[in-house]
Amino acid sequence: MKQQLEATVLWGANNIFTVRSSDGTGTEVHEHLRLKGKILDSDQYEHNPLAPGDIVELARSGDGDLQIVSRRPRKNAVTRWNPKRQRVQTVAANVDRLFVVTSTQEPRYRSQFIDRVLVMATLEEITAAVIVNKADLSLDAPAQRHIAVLRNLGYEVYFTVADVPETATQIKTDLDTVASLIDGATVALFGQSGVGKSSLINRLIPGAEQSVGDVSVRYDRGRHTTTLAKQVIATTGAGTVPRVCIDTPGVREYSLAQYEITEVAAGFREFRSHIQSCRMPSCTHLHEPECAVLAAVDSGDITPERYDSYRQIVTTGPERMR
Ligand SMILES: Nc1nc2c(ncn2[C@@H]2O[C@H](COP(=O)(O)OP(=O)(O)OP(=O)(O)O)[C@@H](O)[C@H]2O)c(=O)[nH]1
Ligand SMILES: [Mg+2]
Repeated sequence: MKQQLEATVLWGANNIFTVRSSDGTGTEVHEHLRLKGKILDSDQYEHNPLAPGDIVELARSGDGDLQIVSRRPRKNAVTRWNPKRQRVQTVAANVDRLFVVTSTQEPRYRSQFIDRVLVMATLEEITAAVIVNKADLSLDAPAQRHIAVLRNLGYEVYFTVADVPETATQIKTDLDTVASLIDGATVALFGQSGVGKSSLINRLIPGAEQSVGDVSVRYDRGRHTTTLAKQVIATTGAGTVPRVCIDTPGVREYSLAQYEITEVAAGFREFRSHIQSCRMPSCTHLHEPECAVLAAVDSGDITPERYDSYRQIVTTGPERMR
């Protein structure tokens, strides 16, 4: 009988994957693994069949090579709509928490981008929090208002400084809190290019050595430093619990094209209690009579900014990052 081995996907490109298995006595990394038969059942729906964090089964092929033969059902999936392929793409799987990473400046804070990722997290049933990196730089008033709204809705928002020149002043940040949330957990960092995701991982996981890019030449020209979603694991020293971070490539645009309008509305936390009260059962909350969501905007229960964020998603599609 063939022996099967379970492993976690660390990263992959062009359908060749690196995975990590553990057997109770230790862990082993296997490189250059291919998929048996080149595809998995999920291929017809998704751009990539496997993402970091996926649990797969390995088996030896006829000529003795280890192959990936199947993927275990996912607990959850951090997804994005791939506009080029017109398909959903999973960037990380089986995470305990998703950090939506943004920055105060360079690139500027994008409230609508954050709203979109939080909607995805809600719909995919992923616990999400926001990290505002580059706290050494100032945050403008609209961004501060947006953060206040998010906190009011129950979202955690953390400020960090991942990487600053030696001259930077001492700033009190939430980096220790973020680190404690990663202890013993698998998290993914997701956000636009240049906000400092890889820099943060280098801070949180000593020795991670994720490449960090030069922001001044990058987001203007659309260059991305991290090109591959990759799981980075803390070495487990004595007395420490493992930290698993999935670094992801920066996204330039983020649409929610894979969801129905009614799903998008349900992904906005503050809409939920109103949606039931709309007169039309299939209300899009854009123009219908006796729409409870529009009434809540008028009464101030829903902020104009969050409603505008919703309207932009369902009427105009992707938010471009330039
Ligand atoms: N001022 C300041 N700069 C930072 C901070 N964190 C990171 N940077 C800088 O921001 C730039 C981009 O950092 P990266 O970590 O490569 O950003 P990324 O989000 O991984 O970008 P992609 O891989 O392209 O998605 C680098 O020049 C970092 O030195 C911070 O807290 N403050
Ligand atoms: Mg990066």
